[in-house]
Amino acid sequence: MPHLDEKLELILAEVIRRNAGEPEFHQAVREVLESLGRVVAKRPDFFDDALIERICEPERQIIFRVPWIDDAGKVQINRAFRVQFNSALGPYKGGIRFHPSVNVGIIKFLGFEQTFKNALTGMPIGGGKGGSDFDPKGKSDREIMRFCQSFMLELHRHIGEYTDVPAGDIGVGGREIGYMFGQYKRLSNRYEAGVLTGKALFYGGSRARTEATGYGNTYFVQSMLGTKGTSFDGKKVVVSGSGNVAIYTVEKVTSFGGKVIAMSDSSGYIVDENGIDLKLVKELKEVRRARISEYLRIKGDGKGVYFVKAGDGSIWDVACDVAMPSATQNELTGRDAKTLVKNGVIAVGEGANMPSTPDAVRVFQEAGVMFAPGKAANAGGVATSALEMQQNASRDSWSFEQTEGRLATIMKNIHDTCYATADEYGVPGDYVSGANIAGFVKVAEAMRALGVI
Ligand code: NDP
Ligand code: 2IT
Repeated sequence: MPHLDEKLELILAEVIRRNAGEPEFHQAVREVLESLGRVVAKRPDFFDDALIERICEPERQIIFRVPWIDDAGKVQINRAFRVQFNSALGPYKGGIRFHPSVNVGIIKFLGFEQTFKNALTGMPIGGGKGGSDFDPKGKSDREIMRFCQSFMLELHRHIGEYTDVPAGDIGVGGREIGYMFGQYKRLSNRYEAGVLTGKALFYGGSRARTEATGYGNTYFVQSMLGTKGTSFDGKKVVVSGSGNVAIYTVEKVTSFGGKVIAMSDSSGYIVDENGIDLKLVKELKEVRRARISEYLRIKGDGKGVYFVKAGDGSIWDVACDVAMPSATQNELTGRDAKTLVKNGVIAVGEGANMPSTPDAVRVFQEAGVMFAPGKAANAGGVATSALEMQQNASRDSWSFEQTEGRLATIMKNIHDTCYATADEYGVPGDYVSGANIAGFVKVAEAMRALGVI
């Protein structure tokens, strides 16, 4: 069990007191502080000037009302957030999430994680996150558009290519980014392409951004497997979720010779022993916006295909060599981790942000399972967003091969940094500590150089 030294324990207690009722934020801070014991033992100066306390406090938090009119002419209201966490390394950068579970604590945990993740990419980007408790499920295109426009009517005063650059996350993809960009352009009277990333190609998007998070996680896990002389080739893989991150994880894993046998959404999971038919999943999810159970209806019962309803079982009951949780936070519990270990899992790569509970992480690490934490493994998305910003700034557009090549190099560097940092601090193979320490040191050094900010 990782230990918190006395000073860090006091800092955590204060974070919990000042941010009451925000368990996900407490969880994210605790995990980073647990890794920092070894840093402050070597570098006690990091305790000076309340540096750690300042890193745990967002620079700015914006909470606003979003009124909009549904197709029936009824007025609806939602609450929205933008947490501008840290700008020591560059403009705030991070996604926007539309999901009914969104609250300020969730956006704060995501903004906190984003700060260290962005530092690990080596790109000049600070950390932020936003979102709303708006539920896009079952809404018409016009309702989504009206919501996005109203959301941007407030958000536009707080963002800009040198200030804060949002992108997608759960419930926000190319369609929503388009509506938000269109509204920002009207309000600002500027074609400021670099204000949002995840744009479509024909108005300033980057090739490989759609694929980047899933591809990036796969590259990271491939490097991790490589440290033990193995690879994806011939491995059975389970990928939770069936959204942007999950779909492109399946695509890359398959191209590396792995066989993905299960995927999920919030209604349950499907298993296809023959290997997931990704073309069908893309049609269901990217075009028809359907439920994953449709997969079974189309493929037919038997023949190694089945569906398990949410609540009747966990996708982590499906035996696999590599698990890649790519849906949402705390989706993989201690119990799930024990099942995976019992079934012989050798590696876990987090595509989602904080999908494994602290208990689950402990189970994996104690069992010697290679474990890639989200803030390192899923950094390919935001890294490619930074590449999109580069292309926008130079009014250029790169080829898929060039962009994916940059992504692959960035992921290898992140992997190697986490690995080497874990070694340097006496915890070889502990990618959680490696990622937290390397990310923290980078942000902390920048903050010190900038004075008391
Ligand atoms: P999408 O909205 O495209 O897909 C989300 C998927 O996860 C859907 O299958 C969804 O099912 C499922 N899901 C979401 N919330 C829940 C829940 N509470 N319970 C069960 N299933 C759920 O989002 P992304 O693929 O973009 O994001 C997935 C994860 O990856 C998130 O943690 C996000 O923060 C993280 N991430 C995303 C990046 C990106 O570039 N998009 C970059 C780095 C991390 P359903 O449709 O039924 O809700
Ligand atoms: O969690 C994440 O890193 C994202 N949702 C992507 C953020 C971005 O700015 O591309």
